[in-house]
Amino acid sequence: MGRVHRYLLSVMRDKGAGYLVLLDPDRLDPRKIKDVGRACQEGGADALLVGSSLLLGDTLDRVVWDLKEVVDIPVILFPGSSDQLSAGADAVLFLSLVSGRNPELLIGQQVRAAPKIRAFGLEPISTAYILVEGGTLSTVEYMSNTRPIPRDKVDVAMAHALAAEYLGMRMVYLEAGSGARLSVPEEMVRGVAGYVGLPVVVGGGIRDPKVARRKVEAGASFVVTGNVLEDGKLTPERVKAFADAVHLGGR
Ligand code: 1GP
Repeated sequence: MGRVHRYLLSVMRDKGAGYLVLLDPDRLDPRKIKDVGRACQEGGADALLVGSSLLLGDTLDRVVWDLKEVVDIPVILFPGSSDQLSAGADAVLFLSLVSGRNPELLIGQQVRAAPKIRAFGLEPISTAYILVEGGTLSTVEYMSNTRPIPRDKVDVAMAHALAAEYLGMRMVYLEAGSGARLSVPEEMVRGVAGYVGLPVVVGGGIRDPKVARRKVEAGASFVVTGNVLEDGKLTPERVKAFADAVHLGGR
């Protein structure tokens, strides 16, 4: 097990659950990257995710290196494709979109990414990426050309997560899609978290610390927010409101 994976497990143990801030390089003013990183760390975020379903710009590398200059918490890539890799990061969520049936996103991109990940010395954290219907057509759904799991099909999500565990993956990411109108239902988080022994990450459409807390109470080990703190809204106080809501205390 790698250093970042061990760290994430220690966050779960010590704080009950962890709070991850997702930074989309396309939406970050390059002059403010370091301020954003400092604000995340000061507010109590446990790690930073960097990536997007679709990147138009070429600032990923700069974002990662700038963040690494100012934060001690891990900077983890959350790549929408094998192009979104940077040697400056600490780790990469090595995602397979297991809820879909698109071979390119189940194994194709991974084959392209693996040699680069090794050459960059990045720690891969094998993660089952499960797309859940979020009330809108999300970028990830559109770009991946896959269908999300319907919101009321908890058993379908559970079976996907268990298959991922049996395949040896290390985390499950339940994703409603960035900017989703509806976040992943608590019943689904509860069902999956109770069914598999893997940490469950929940993201997409979480705009309120109270909602973040409900995901943790349902069994989420990590909560991710992206949109809600974008466009100049990311202050240490706002990060802290989410971090405090997620950190329920050790188990
Ligand atoms: C998307 O889960 C993340 O991949 C975060 O979504 O931007 O809606 O917070 P939001």
